Amino acid sequence: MNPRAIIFDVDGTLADTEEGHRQAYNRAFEEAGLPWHWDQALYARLLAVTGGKERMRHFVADFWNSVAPTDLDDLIARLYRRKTEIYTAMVRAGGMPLRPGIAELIARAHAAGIRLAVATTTAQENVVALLTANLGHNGARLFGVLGCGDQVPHKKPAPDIYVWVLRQLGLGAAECLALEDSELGLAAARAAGLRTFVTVNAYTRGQDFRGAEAVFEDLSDLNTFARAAGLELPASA
Ligand code: XBP
Ligand code: MG
Repeated sequence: MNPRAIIFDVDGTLADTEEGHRQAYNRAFEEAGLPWHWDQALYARLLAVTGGKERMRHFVADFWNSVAPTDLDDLIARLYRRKTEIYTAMVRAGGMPLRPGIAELIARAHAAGIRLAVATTTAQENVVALLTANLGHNGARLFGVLGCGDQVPHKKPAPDIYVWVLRQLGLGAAECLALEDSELGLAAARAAGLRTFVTVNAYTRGQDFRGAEAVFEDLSDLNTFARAAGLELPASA
């Protein structure tokens, strides 16, 4: 029997977005005249903290060997707003395609009557931009529930965003499945009681995915994933 809903993580799962986020942060830092720069190796370490505002705070506390700006809360809020503008412009310009198999899974699951939802630590604007750029102007509406960023007090690996999404769906965890790309995302979904499948990417390959139902490189072989997840999907949408 099909799950009642599939709950998708966004960054790294729907699309390989982390490079875009990283570049957008660096542009926001530059524009603000800050000497901060996040290279790929540093960014991989900073991903230990989910959520951009929390990540900037973590960077200043643990990686910045100079005096922290006095108006840090205000600075982080401003940087985050500007970074979101830069990032959404990159997405709208077509820079963040969906990962292999994702558009097909969305279309076929929707056609099968499976509800779709999102559980992410990023901002809703980013998610709507990503879905609209890749699936057309009704793309975001295919998803009945968008659980994003600051809608809950504690970001992943806390289960809060998944618990919030399940409540909005009016479904129990046993009726749904989750799709994640990272150890912290998997921990959040599992803590909410969800069966969770993982697709890895360059930033998450090699992480600890114990507790996942299965780990895939990507969903290019959608029928194999569907079989593993017990999904009965129409041959095409
Ligand atoms: C992953 C994250 C996010 C992104 C950047 O989110 O931790 O913080 O790295 O997004 P997901 P923001 O739960 O979708 O994997 O800069 O907008 O926070
Ligand atoms: Mg992710």
